[in-house]
Amino acid sequence: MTAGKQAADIAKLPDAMTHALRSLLGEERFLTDAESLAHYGRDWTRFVAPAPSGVLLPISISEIQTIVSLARQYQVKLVPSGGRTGLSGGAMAAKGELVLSLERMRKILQVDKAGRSLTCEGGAITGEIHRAAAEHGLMYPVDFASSGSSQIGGNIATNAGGIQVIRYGMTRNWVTGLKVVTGTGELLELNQGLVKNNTGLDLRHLFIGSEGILGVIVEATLGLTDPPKNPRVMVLGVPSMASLMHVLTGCQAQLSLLAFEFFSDLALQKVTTGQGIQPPFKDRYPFYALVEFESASAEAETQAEQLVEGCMTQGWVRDAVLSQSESQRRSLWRLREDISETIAQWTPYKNDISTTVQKTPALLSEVDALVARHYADLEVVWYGHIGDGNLHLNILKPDTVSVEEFQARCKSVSHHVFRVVQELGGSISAEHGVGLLKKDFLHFSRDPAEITLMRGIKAQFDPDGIFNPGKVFNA
Ligand code: S2G
Ligand code: ZN
Repeated sequence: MTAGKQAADIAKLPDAMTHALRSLLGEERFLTDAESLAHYGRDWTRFVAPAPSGVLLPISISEIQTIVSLARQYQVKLVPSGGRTGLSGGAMAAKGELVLSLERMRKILQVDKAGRSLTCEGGAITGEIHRAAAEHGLMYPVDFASSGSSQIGGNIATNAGGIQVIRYGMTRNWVTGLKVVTGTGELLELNQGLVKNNTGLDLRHLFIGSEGILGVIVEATLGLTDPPKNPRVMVLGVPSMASLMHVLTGCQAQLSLLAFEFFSDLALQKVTTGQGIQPPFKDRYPFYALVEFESASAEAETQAEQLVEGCMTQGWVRDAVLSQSESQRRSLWRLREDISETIAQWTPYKNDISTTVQKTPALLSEVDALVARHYADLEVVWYGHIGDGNLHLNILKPDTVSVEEFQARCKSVSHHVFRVVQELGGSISAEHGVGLLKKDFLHFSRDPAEITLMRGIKAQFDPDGIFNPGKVFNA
């Protein structure tokens, strides 16, 4: 559908609500033009058409509370919206909802060097947070390819992971305080940045990963840490998935690991061709590991070199390159970090699955066998955070196949993939959230009793069901 048609088809807001929003936000912060509806009404998902009824750009918590009370009064649905870099449709407004964008609430409010914490508004850009921490010699350690445009509120609402989880954990590990506006319009201050606070249920952790179904995150207090000493990157050419796991075990035992990522040869080909980057080796290998470790001393570098030599002797590694400078470290990271953006042109159907690290070899081999059976005629790109047991399996859409037909075919294969995940006690969505795209498969990872409890918690925080209806589970 074209944006123009969407605007005409969208359920019209009650006149009284439109009037109230205009007087609250003015013309420039209550958008209804087709271009804005299309732009703010979607995330990076390409399988759903955006169709919001309007876009709201509040600049204060009290404006957000007024918007929530209007939404309750007129029974209009709200989709909280950050950087819209999500991949499961969690920020899609596809049914006439109002987009509640935090774009105008992006201030860094305080950096407490002694307390090693940073407080910011919910719309603060993740990359800005990284820079603010670095200015004080500290680091906010959750990082990923989209951090240049993602917002902290969205990162928290999806419990974003990224490339350093093996060392620093997920976003959840770094949120020490949240201010949220719930579906009743109440402002809750959760945990107030305290390191220690054992006074009943920690409601902060309900909002982390809630994907906007409980309310909207308007402010966050984050923990900061010391940056790693002299991080170095190795890229290793690896002959098989089984070898990858042997290399991981060796790296975990002998290096101060910061990241352990992998990607397939097709991923490498797409990135080197698409981005005009030099391949790391003259030969090609089925898989590559990207290993980042702290090299705080000469011994650490020697240990890494000896580890690689040992892996080569075992046949687990066929070739290796070790970064000799900061610029080379960054360019080696591009081989991994540019994958997502590069393959986006093929409208990839994404599986973001995980299991325990111990069961990862079984997940890899069983899903790879499924892929060979069901996708023999398609391009399949493997990559991900194998050190966390998290694999990204992207099926690339051929130009000759429509999006709808492609999605239907991949969805049918997903049932087989998710059954393997379920048998291995894994997750059907390791880091990208459930949103719209994964909710039909939620039962593979969560049992009915849990889903019933989740619905009950949602009803407590959002009794009128105005926040993000139809996401995570069917409304
Ligand atoms: C990654 C980013 C999004 C994608 O690269 O680790 O989580 O394309 C992904 O899967
Ligand atoms: Zn990832």
